[in-house]
Formats: sequence, structure tokens, C-alpha cells
Amino acid sequence: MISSSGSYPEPASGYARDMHAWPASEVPALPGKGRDLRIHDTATGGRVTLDPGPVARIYVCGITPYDATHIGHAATYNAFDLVQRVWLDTKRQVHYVQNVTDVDDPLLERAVRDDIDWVALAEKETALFREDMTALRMLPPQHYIGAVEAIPGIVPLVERLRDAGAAYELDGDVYFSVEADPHFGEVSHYDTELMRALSAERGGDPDRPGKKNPLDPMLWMAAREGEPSWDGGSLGRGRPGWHIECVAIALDHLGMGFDVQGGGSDLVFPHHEMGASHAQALTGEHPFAKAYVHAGMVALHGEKMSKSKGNLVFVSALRRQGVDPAAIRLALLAHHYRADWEWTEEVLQEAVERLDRWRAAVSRPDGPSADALVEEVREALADDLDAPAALAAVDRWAARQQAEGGTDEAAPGLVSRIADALLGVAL
Ligand code: 5CA
Ligand code: ZN
Repeated sequence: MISSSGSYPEPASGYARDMHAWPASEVPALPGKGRDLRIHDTATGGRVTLDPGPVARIYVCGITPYDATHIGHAATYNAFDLVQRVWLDTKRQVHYVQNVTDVDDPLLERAVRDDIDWVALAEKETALFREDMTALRMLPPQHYIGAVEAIPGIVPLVERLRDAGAAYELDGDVYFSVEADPHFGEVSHYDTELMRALSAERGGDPDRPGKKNPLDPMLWMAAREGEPSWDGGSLGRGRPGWHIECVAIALDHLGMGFDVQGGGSDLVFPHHEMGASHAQALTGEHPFAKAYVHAGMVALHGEKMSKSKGNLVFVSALRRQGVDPAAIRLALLAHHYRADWEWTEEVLQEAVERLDRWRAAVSRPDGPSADALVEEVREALADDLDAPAALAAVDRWAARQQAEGGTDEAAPGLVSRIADALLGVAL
């Protein structure tokens, strides 16, 4: 059991949860030392050079476990896996925390729709996610924490916010008051109209009468008929809101001012905006995270790949069809993490061909020197995770290998280690 958040509550169904991450693939060491990461920060709208201490701290929002793992999820986790690989290459340790939203409206709605137990659904999809992450060689978090197991840590935070006047009750539910954080709005910089629209679209309830501000998000939802609920102390029985879940887990395991808060761009608002405000109102400190980093959205047939639309390509389905996970990984890496892009057959085909070329190139006993390649790939990734540039650099080495070969006996092994250590691709 990986948690420091105290005892585990028994969910309504009497199910006891055991939340483990997945096994780590080894990260080979490379000669020399990597470069400090310069990365685009949503809050400042520009590039920041991260300067983590000897232990870099990162929180990446995890899945809501139904319809996992689609290529959009995989692309987002790929981006944050690269962040860690760059840090590891600078000889830092990484403290990585991820949640799994194992109780929330969309999960419960799906369980009702499909007439299955919500716990069984969450369990099954989380297990599949772990398998997919392992196959894709994504580095595991040290703490992989479920919303349900975090409840004992969430309740006192909501009580504190309420007691400090930063939260209020409405018919038994507890709402966060966005006015409580002077920095509210500084993650997304969206205007009120857009915030309101996105809030309605992404789990908020801006039209509910009685709220102080339409944007105020729920911290604690009083027990609803037919839905699971937990003991909330002075809050009464209920379940946690979405944003406070991630805040409780991040504060518990990383503390304020950690290096990177990560997720897809659909989390900029309300999730990361509200999370920052919850934490800032709780602690009186700013910022919650030093950089807010967001990955672009992957589309299928012209529309964002999403569970609600059902236009999904699953990592597990591709694996079942015999697609090498390294090819899936190369398909993700072929796109800049900040770009929105479209998954197509051609994208996969190109990745399969690239993998074949790279494998052929490293299977020879010698080749052109790869000493410069280490630095090229390092520089590409340190430059706002420019994975396409990193692939292009390896492509150039593979092309030279094919055209002229070389006499450096260390080169093929070094290229394999570069692909593995910095890109998570096993050749
Ligand atoms: N459980 C919450 C975060 S606390 C959640 O958003 N779960 S999720 O399953 O909907 O998404 C998991 C991650 O995948 C999020 O970072 C989300 O931004 C990202 N994601 C979802 N759809 C796509 C997509 N089509 N392209 C890229 N990333 C996506
Ligand atoms: Zn989250």
C-alpha cells in the first residue's frame, strides 16, 4: 500500500483498495550530463528554465478510470515521462505523484449506463492503464493515489477552508469561494465568460442558484441517494469534489511550490486553476506549482479523442493487434507535446517504419560515431521537450549508418541507450 495519508476508508460497497503503481523499466546512464529543462508554463505564458533541487517534484493528473488508455491519455503521459527523463539525465532524483480519480460523476454515470459496479469498473480500467503504461515504458509515480483512499486527507482540508471563510455550504454541499484566492485566474488567464462556459462543460455547475460566484467549484458533495458516500466528519457524509482531490494528494506528498503540475490542455480550466486556488487559499502561499505544463489534445476523425464522444483508439487494442509498444511510443514522440494533432493510420505506419529503420541501424556491430547525437537529443528535449527534433536527430544517424556505415563499435549500443534513456523507446 503506497500512501502516507493515513487509514483507508471502507467504500460503501465494502471494497478495500490497494493502489499500486506499475513496474519501472530501467533507465540506462548516458555519458556526460543532461541540460536543464526550459519548458512552456501556462501561467506565465512563456518559457521558464526549471531549476529543481536535487529532487525534482512533479504531479501529473491521472485518469478517471473508464475507457482507458486511449492514445490521447498516452500522449499526455508521454510528455511528462519526457520531463522526468530529462531530469534523471541531469542526475537528479524525481519525486513523481499521480492520482486516479476513482470516484467522480462521469465514472459513476458510466457504471450506471453499463449496469456494472463502479468499483469493479474503476479497478478493471486502472489495471489496464497500468499494463499500458508498463508496455509503453512510462516511468511510474512513487505515489499512485486514489481519490477514495485520499478522503481522510481531503476532509480536514475542506473543513479548514470552511473555517477560514474560504468555503461555504449550500444545501449540505460545500463550495470553494474563488474570491478567497487573490491569485485566482492566474493559471489560465481566461476571461469570465470563457471560464463560465468551460466550468459548465467540465464538471462545474455555474447555473446552480444560491452560489456566491457561478464559478465556485464544489469541495464536498453531500451524499446522494444511490451513490457512494464516506464519512466527512463535520461535513457530513458525502464525497470529495474533483479539484480538492488532486490538491490533497499533491500537498500530502509534494508540498507547496513543487516544480511541475501536468496534464492535458483540457485541465487548464477549471481543474488546474481551481486546484491552485484551493492550495493557495489553504496555505497562504503562492504558487502551488512553479510551472503549469499542458499537453495538446489528440483528435480522431477531426474531433478531440474523448470518452464522452467515444471516438477512441486504445493502446491495449493496438497491442492486441500486435503493434509493438515502441512503435506506439514513436508515434506519440513524432508530435510536439504542445501541439493538437490527429491520430491516423499513417501516423502509426510511419512510426512502425521508423522503428524498423532504427532497429536495423543499431543491430550492426559498428557505425558512425553517436557522441554528437547524445548532445543533440539532450538539447532537443531540454528545449521545451522537442521530441520531433530528437527523432530527426536519430533519423539522421540511422540514415548515415545505412548509407555509409562507420567504424565506431560503441555507437550502436550508445544509440540504443539514448533511445531508451531519453525517449523511452526500447530498440
Ligand atoms: N482524472 C482527471 C484528472 S485529475 C482526468 O482528467 N482524467 S481523464 O481520464 O479524463 O484524463 C487523463 C489525462 O489525459 C488528463 O491529463 C487529460 O488532459 C488527458 N487527456 C484526455 N483526453 C486527451 C486527448 N484527447 N488528448 C490528449 N490528452 C488527453
Ligand atoms: Zn487532477
